Formats: sequence, structure tokens, C-alpha cells
Amino acid sequence: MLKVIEHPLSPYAQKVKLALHYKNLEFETETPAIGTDTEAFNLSSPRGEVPVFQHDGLMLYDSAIIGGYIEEQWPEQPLFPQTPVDRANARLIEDAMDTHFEGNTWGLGEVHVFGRAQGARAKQMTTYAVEQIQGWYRWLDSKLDADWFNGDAYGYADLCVLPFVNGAGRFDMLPQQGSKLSIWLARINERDDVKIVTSQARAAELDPETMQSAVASGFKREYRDHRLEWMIRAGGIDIVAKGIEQDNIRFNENFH
Ligand SMILES: N[C@@H](CCC(=O)N[C@@H](CS)C(=O)NCC(=O)O)C(=O)O
Repeated sequence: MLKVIEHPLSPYAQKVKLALHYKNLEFETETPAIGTDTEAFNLSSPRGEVPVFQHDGLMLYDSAIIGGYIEEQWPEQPLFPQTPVDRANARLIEDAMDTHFEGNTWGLGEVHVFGRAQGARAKQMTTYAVEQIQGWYRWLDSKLDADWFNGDAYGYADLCVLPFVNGAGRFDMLPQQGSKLSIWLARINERDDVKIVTSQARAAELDPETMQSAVASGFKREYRDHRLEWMIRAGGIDIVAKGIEQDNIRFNENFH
């Protein structure tokens, strides 16, 4: 049995589930208590992140690596486009969403769900994220030369974009009505596999009060890579310093 260790709200986990649905592969899911840094979980994901994919004793982490593995292991009904140029383009879109776009939706979560900033400060950080997301939406619009990011049919590049745009929708930041991106969003949301994964995400929405009291009692958020950078760019270097002091943010300390 294939297994995805996940959180339904994680856009990275959604990518993996969408790829498995597309290939018509059956899988089970498990949601660990992320942020708790348990030894068992760190063994499968040294970063303590979801998703982790398990197949035949193999344990993989990182959605981009898992996506490539799924395509190669089950090549029937290809997910990736056919030409090297189109494949490179799909990977480029994936990287942009995974490592640039997501910083902004994560940042909005830190402010509005986890309560890292209030008042004028929260407003200024929100404005920063909104402007960045609008810029990325223009970039995505420029990538839509056909009906799908993958080309003439739905594929990998599309499933790499969807969960992140829906993630922005959690903060009322959907693409502008009438834009190519918004028409694409309506089209992709009609797919049955997309409906399944998206409704699981909606059902797992976080309650700000619960999350803020979890942070107050020691729940740690992961601040690595583009997220740490986002916090600094958005003017929140002191939020990072406070998180370190209060021990409610974490980096990777795998080998201690
Ligand atoms: N590059 C990784 C990113 C995975 C990731 O950051 N997952 C987040 C959830 S969206 C996570 O597990 N965070 C752990 C935490 O916040 O403690 C991938 O593509 O799988």
C-alpha cells in the first residue's frame, strides 16, 4: 500500500495526492503532529516536514522529488509534458510556487492564523504579501499560453500551481476575475480529483485561537529557507528573534 504522511492543508502534500489520483493509484494517508519533532517522524523526514511518501520500504520527502518518482515509477498516463522545453517549464513553475510564491501565503498564515503580528504591523506585512502575490499572479498569467500550464491538457505543471493559488484564496487573495489565471482556476476546479483534495484541505482549516494557544504552549513553527527569508523581507526580523527567544520557531537540527 502506498502511503502519504501529510497535512491536508499543506500545498506540498496536495501536490503529491493530486499526482497519485491522476495515476489512479490507491494510497492511504496519515497526519502526524507536525512541529513536535518526534524521532520517528524525523527519521522519515529529516526536516520534520510533510509530505513523506512511502512505497515498498522507500521513504521519500520533498514533493518535487516525490512527484518525479511517481512519474518514473508509474509512467503510464504521463503527468509531465513531452518535450524537454515543456518539461523544464513545468519544473520552473514548480520551483517558483514551492520556493517563492508559498512564502507569501505562509507569511499570511503567520500573521493571521498564528498571530505573529498585530495592528499596523499586521497590516503592513499583509500589504507586502498581497503585492507579492499580485506580482506572481501576473507572472503565472504570462505562463498560460494554452488552456493548461502543462500545455493542451491538465498535468504536472497544473497540479503544482493549484494548491498554492487556493492557499492564497484562504486569505481572500484569489486571481482577478476575468484574468487567464482565474479562468484556468475555474477550469481546474471542475476536476473530480481536484475536488477531493481541495475539500480535504478546506475541512482541515486551522482555527487561529487554537493555533495561537498551541504556539503559546510550545508548538514550534518551521522557519527555514524561503519562509525565513520572507519574514525578514516583510520586515519581521524581530519576530524571528522573538520566536528564537520564546522557542516557538524551529530550524533544522537533525543530527544532535
Ligand atoms: N520543500 C518541501 C516543503 C514541505 C513543507 O514545508 N511542508 C510544511 C507544511 S506545508 C511542513 O511540514 N512544515 C512543518 C512545520 O511547519 O513544522 C516539499 O516540497 O515537500
